[in-house]
Amino acid sequence: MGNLLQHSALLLVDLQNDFCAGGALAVPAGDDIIPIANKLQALVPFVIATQDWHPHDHMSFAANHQAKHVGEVVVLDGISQTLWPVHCVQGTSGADFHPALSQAHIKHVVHKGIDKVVDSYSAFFDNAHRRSTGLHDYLQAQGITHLYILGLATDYCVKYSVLDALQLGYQITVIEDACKGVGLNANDIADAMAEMQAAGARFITHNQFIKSLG
Ligand code: VGL
Ligand code: ZN
Repeated sequence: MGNLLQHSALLLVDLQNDFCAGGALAVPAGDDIIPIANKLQALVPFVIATQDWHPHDHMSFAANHQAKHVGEVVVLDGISQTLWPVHCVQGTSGADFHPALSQAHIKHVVHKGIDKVVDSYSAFFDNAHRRSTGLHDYLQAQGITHLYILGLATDYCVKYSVLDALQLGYQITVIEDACKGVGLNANDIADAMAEMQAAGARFITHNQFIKSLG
């Protein structure tokens, strides 16, 4: 790991049981990226992970509304909110990292979605952009200017983390074959990729990334 990655970190987004096979909000083929995450972690000097980390009464859960179903969109504290199954409740096994994920390299964990009335897809800010998670301060303190991002889900937490990071001035490289999406609508994943690219994100496969390290 040479100077190439000196100011870089690998950001692992929501590699948790509830987003993987058998989980409450399983992302198709979500598990497939765990071995890639493990391979890359060993090659980079700095690894950060996020965990979706909701209280049981979180208002992004359809079950916490009267007569609402999963996938419905409501207005929550002034902003639009898609309703989800109960997932990633703090302290439950669904919120744990996938058991096959290597955790030895993770230097910092960001918990998000803690505030019951506002969701947080991004690793940096809640969806209303009212409160920061502290990740930006942490990265600045570490001198990190470039993030390599992979994880779940392409059309939610990966996308919003990437867009916020670009706005904050980070260089962003998305490991494209190590992101999987929910795909509530047919074009959501492709649209998310296009939006990230238009905002300035670079896309590479994990093999291209490994080759680039020489
Ligand atoms: C996510 C929906 C709800 C994600 C989190 O990690 O992409 N999606 N909560
Ligand atoms: Zn969530």
